[in-house]
Amino acid sequence: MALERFGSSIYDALRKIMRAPVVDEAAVKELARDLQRALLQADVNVQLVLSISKNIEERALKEKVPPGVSRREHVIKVVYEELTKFLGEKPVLLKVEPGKRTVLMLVGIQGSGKTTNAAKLVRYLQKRGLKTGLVCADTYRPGAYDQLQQLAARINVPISGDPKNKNPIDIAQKGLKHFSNQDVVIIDTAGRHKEEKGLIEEMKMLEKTIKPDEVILVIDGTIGQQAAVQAKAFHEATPIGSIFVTKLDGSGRGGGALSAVAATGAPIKFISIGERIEDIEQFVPSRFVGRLLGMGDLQSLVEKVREAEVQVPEKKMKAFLSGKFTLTDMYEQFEAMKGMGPFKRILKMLPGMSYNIPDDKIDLAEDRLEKWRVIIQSMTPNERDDPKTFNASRIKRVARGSGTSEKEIKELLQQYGMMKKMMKTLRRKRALPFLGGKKISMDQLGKLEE
Ligand SMILES: Nc1nc2c(ncn2[C@@H]2O[C@H](COP(=O)(O)OP(=O)(O)OP(=O)(O)O)[C@@H](O)[C@H]2O)c(=O)[nH]1
Ligand SMILES: [Mg+2]
Repeated sequence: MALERFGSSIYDALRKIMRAPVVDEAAVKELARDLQRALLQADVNVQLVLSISKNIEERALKEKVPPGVSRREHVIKVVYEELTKFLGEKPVLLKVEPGKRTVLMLVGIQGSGKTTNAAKLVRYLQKRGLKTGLVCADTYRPGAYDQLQQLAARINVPISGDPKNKNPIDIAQKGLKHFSNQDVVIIDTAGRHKEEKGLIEEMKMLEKTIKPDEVILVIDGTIGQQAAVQAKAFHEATPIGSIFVTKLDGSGRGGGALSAVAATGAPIKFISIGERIEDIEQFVPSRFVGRLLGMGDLQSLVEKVREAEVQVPEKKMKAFLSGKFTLTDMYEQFEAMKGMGPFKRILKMLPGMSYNIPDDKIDLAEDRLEKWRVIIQSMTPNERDDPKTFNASRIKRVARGSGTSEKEIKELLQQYGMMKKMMKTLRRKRALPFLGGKKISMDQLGKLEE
């Protein structure tokens, strides 16, 4: 299995438990086994895999489930927490201090993103008031100096280097002398594809003579298996202090980064999420795991779901149960959903959704929701209570009144028809998840969605 599929194989395991008819001991054990397999195939250290899966299994089976949370939610939360723990619970900050020069050396293979992200890092530090300088110690790539210089010029950062000098160690030493008064000096180094040995030797020498405060390994977040191999090779040459994962804006979910962490024991401190100079973020483990699992931030989902308790008065519930469900009721449901925050975020946070719904589709849903609210507000109370009274001329009037089209009114009425039908089905199944003052649990939302 390729590492880029790592995240989704964990996700598959979770989906299995989401859909399991009951979450019992057997289901939890199976989940633990699935996770073991995914982690092992991702080259995560065996000992580590065993301890992660053991913790998950034990916690999932033994911990008391807090009120208002289903066992299913709890299990998923445990998985989330244990994976987060593995990546470090809290963000690890870069240690820099004004007035005390910190030297950072970026290493990594060709194209991993050293040069562009050196500039992003400098920008990041510059914004925090630190005086920084860039050193181009890449004598391998043609035009390496120019590339760095152009990037540096855009953000007004001084650069040191010499395109004619072919000795990276000499360049780096001169750079350090040149920037003796800076708060932070970042050294960009060469990366190559072939001659891995030569590159590793060069890094070894550089590290020895320059003694940077921290060697930062730059890893392309979209690569698979090689992440662990690369990280290991560099780590043997120059002890890696931290990891910078790049290109997380693409299709990659950064599963490879997990193995790089395992191979070096170094924390991820930064991630890069695009080509612009601002596209750099401090690494936050919980966010990363959420992304890896394809389910957004789970903890905030659980919170949101609790907040979203939709209280429906007893009387109204009885009316719903007897099949009375008006446009006003639908409107209230929309309002309640709005209270949950942007529709898009809610959808994104539901497990399974971030993998399935393209962004433009979600935007559409959110836009439409807003429109429907306006339309319903343009109706007379009678029309809202009894949508059957709608005929062509009423539709025309409401369209004009709400600044929408007749087609949109018809869509809304269609949606209402569907919701009403759904109510009936739910009534028959005796499962009315968002009525009767009950909480909407994640399971129930999941079922609704299917
Ligand atoms: N989309 C995207 N592209 C990125 C990101 N980071 C870097 N890149 C691109 O990746 C390519 C390679 O980046 P470089 O910074 O030149 O890589 P390098 O490690 O310095 O490469 P060498 O100097 O050849 O070893 C460039 O086209 C960058 O714009 C990112 O986060 N997202
Ligand atoms: Mg470069």
